[in-house]
Amino acid sequence: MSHRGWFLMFLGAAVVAGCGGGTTQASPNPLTTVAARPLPSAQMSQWLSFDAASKTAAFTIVANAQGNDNSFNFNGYTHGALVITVPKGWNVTVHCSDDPAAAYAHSCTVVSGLESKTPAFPGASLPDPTGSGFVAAGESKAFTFTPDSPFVGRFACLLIGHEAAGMWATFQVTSGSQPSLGTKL
Ligand SMILES: [Cu+2]
Repeated sequence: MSHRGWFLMFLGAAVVAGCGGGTTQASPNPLTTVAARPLPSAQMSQWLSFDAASKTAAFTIVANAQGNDNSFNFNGYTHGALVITVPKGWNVTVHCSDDPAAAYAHSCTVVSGLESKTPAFPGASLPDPTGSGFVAAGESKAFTFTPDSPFVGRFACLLIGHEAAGMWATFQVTSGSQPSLGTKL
C-alpha cells in the first residue's frame, strides 16, 4: 500500500474514533483503586490521625507547603501523587490549612474528576470552594463528611487555575480497614 493509502486509513480510523463519543468506547474502570506506598510514619502521624473503633479519621492537608517549587501543592505533592485513602463509611474530617509562608490562598474539595466543581459527597468541601471559601496563608478551616460508597477521584483546589497547575491529590474510598496517606506507585 502506498504511503498515501496508509495515511487515509489512519485518517478514517481517527474519524470513526472521534464519532464514537463516550457511548461506545470502553473507558478504564474509574473505581480501580490507586496503588500507593504509605508515607513514612513520621509524616503519616503528622497529617493523619484515626480511631478504628469509632471509624473516624482526621487529615491535615497543607496547601502550598514549602519545599516544593510548585506553590500549587498539597503536603508538597502535585498532580495526584499524594494518595488519600479512606475506608467506606468512616467519618472524615479534613483540616484544610494554608502554609504560613504560602504565596497564595487555596481551597479544598473532594471532586469526581478534572473540571468538576461540586463536592463528590455531601459536605466534602470547604464552603464556596471556587470563591470565598479559601484559606489564606497561616489559616486553617475544617470540614467533615462520610463517604458511603467506593470512589476514586480527586482532592483539589478549585480556585481558578490551581488544579490545572497540579494542585490535586488522589482521593479514594475503599473497602480497606484503615485510612492512609501514601504516594502513587
Ligand atoms: Cu490552590
